[in-house]
Amino acid sequence: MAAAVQGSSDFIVVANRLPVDVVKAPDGTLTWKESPGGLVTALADPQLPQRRLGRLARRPRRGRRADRGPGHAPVPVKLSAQEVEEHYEGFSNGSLWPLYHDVIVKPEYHREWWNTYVEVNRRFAEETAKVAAQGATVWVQDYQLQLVPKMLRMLRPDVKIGFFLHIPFPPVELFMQMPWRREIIEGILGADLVGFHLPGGAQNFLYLASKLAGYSTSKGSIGVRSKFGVVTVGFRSVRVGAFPISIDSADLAATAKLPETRKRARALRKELGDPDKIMLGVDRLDYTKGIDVRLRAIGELYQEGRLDPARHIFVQLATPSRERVESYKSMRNDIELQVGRINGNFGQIGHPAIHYIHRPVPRRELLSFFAAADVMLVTPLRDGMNLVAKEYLACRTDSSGALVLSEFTGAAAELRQAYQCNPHDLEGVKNAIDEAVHQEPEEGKRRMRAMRRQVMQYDVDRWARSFLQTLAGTVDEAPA
Ligand code: GDG
Repeated sequence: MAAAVQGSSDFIVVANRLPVDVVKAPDGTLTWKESPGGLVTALADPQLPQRRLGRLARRPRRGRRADRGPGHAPVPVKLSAQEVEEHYEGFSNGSLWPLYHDVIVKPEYHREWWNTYVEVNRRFAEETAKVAAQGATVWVQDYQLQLVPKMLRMLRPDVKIGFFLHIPFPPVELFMQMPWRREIIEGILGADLVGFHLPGGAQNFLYLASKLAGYSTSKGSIGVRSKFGVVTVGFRSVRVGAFPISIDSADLAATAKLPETRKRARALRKELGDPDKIMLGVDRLDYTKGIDVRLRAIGELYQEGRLDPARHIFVQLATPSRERVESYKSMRNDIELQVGRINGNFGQIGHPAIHYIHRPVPRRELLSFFAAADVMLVTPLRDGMNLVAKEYLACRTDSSGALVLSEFTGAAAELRQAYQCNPHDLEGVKNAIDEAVHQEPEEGKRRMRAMRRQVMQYDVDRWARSFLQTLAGTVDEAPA
């Protein structure tokens, strides 16, 4: 039954994690601080007048409110420690994340995790139903909240619901492993518009909506210029399409150009011993990102003398992530062992070949690293999009540099001029790194110019607008 309309928000973004943490000043006042991550970066667009709903990293004390301007204050959804453990660490990151990323790690399926996933999704749907105004637009984000669209529709049939998946949507052969597969497809189909990064994900979803859930779907492929797929659910039409996400390219480029950023980039190069080439990796420490792949490739290139550990150094910034999940703990050990081994074999006292940082780096510092890096290494085994690749390009305002990019990222579909490689083919990865390090400057510029054009033109604003305009029904075609 529909709940009474109580809320006043016309546009609500619902995400598992609020894009902010609450920070308490010494005088007791509370303020919001942005917390890092791909989704946070993508939705930080100040042009979007929105109300956000999600879980907080830390909760404000009862009775105190942190102010963020009228109508924009985030709405926290309160979860117990056990709910976070079973919904977030358990079902989201122990079942869904590995299943949707090609089962790189074996997914675990536990009924308790699933029950809590359902419960937490219900809580999000209920909280959203409370704050939404009559006829509001609600944009639900990502794999942690796939049941929210259907639950919310049951509570509030008057609202328009969009759902966007930030990670890959797997092929049917893999998805069929999921014990609660039908519930998930039905959950997502509560939306009016379902978006994926790539046409392939949309195709996979359409196929399952038809074969698994038995709905009729429109034929035809979803391509850059073709129409959406449509699933008919009772009297409703659910549109399904591809909306490749992007970044705030102009803002990044402007910050990268600032004298302070450039100065810091020069200082970084100096601190690193003025090497001929700096290679850089920037990732959450996650087994999908292929950090081990690039380390293995670099180790062998040093061994074979194709790279010189004194002149070609590698910096890996690895942001701590999901540290309570078992598979992440063992992966961290493996990577740190690899770093130690390569430095043991090839480093000099005071001059390691590999610099490894396992701490979040401030945004401005990160941009200085991008500005300093001659070769960016992005080698995931599977990645929905990968914003880091796009951020690097935006920061290379003079079109110098090189991008080594895994074919298994969403970004590879747009960034054709990168040194693309198959992360499962170690020789191929080594060759791509070797070519990128030793490219002719003119060849590099040609590639970088083409990729920068793409990234500067298709920015996050365009992504958000094309999704929301499609949801509002003002455009018919998938974005070009
Ligand atoms: C998911 C999907 C999809 C990283 N380290 C630091 C830091 N970052 C920022 C990066 C970038 C973001 O975090 C990471 O975004 P990615 O897209 O690379 O990866 P995921 O976190 O896995 O994001 C992904 C994305 O959602 C959006 O849809 O592209 O495929 O997996 O913005 O710069 N930022 C700061 N310090 C760090 O140390 N400040």
